Amino acid sequence: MIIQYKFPEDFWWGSATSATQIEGAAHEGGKGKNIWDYWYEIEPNRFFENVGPATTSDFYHRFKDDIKLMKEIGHNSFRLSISWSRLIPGGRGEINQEAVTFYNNVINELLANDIEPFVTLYHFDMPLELQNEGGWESRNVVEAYKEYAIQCFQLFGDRVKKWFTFNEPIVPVEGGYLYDFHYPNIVDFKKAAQVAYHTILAHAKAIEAFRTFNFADSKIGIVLNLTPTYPRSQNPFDVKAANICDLFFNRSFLDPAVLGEYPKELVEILREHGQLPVVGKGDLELIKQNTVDILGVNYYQPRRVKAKEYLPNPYSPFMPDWFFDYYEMPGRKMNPYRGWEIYEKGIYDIMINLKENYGNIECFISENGMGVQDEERFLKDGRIEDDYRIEFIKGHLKWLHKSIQEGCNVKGYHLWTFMDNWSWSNAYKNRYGFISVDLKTQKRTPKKSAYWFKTVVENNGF
Ligand code: BGP
Repeated sequence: MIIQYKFPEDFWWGSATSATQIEGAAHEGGKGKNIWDYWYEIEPNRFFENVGPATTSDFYHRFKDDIKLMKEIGHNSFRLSISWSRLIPGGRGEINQEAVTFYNNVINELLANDIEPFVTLYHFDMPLELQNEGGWESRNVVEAYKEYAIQCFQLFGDRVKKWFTFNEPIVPVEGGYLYDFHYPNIVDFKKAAQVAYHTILAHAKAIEAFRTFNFADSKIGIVLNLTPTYPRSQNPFDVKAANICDLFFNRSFLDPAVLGEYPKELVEILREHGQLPVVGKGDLELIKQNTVDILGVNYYQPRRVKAKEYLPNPYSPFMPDWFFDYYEMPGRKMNPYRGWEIYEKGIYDIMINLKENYGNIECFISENGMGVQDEERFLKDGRIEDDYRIEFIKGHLKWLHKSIQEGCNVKGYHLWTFMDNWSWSNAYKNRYGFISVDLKTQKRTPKKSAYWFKTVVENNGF
């Protein structure tokens, strides 16, 4: 077989997931409640077909077999997250020993199968008690997070060598404080800015603590969804709209995490509109000193924008979209199930931007994937023939390969996700996995893409 796209030696091939989306056992093993357990209790209708996070894909009980399958389809690395409310019910204080046993077992099982665990500390799942104190609006919660991070480093740092403080920290800001798709469903930009700022502060504090451990060969970073922003045209008004959109949704986290500073233009806009967060003494220096070693990049779709058609309603809440309108480019390729555009070159544009403007920071694709509804339609002889997923991955890998050829510092590719999992408010509507999960029986069956991926890993390319 001729390998047209060969990847660098020791490339990380694998997939990613998060605790709430696969573990299940939400009310077992001494776990406390997080915002998802609670939101489902009070508003089950906000979740597709009223399916909540209680059971999800039952990884809590089936992790051994699941890791065996991971090994079978060629994984050499896998990103999971620790559930804060499982490890420290209530968010502060006593460690839940059952959780320690569970995460130890998972980590050891992965290592025994030569799969490197990459661990995220926070993937959208605030312990309920801390949310009741104000969640990321509260500085006390920042301190609680730091203590939680220290516990994780202490308990698992001897074996986990890649840590990520947060997964897509902009998403809880958007969902919980601007656009009503995460609990606590607040619409208030000033609070959103405080939440975003405290998240970066918590992140920097965790990095500072991590470095005091002096672990050999360990790295710490953050996972960001770097949705590239494209203007409708090169008209200066469109370009300006795209730049502002980029400031709000990408650079608000990317700049402080990698460069240690907020973009001045963003600070100016917030100042002008009276939306700046409260900043403590010494915070900005701490953020400056504690930038990341490594960056995880999640890429699903581009963002296309144009100059605003109409002035924003002055009697509506201040929003990022006061400065731009979304633009539906004629002829764009869509994933109709998720409603997301598929634009493979976006992955290359992100990497070139990191190379040119962010010191060519070491990075990897920490999520990329395609959620498809009613996948049973593609069942043939007991297996889902997901050729569309193979095409999707190939399309992105080609552009990723090109970026590596041009000197970008890309170390791996993780698909979202290993097996079908629970997607926040979409529950099990769209399936993303290499492995299908029958929700009634919890039976796992590799899809066609799983076997294809195995050959990609074996050949280190395709
Ligand atoms: C990312 C999240 C994941 C995952 C994925 C797919 O934003 O990090 O947790 O859910 O998107 O999106 P969705 O589940 O909304 O379809």
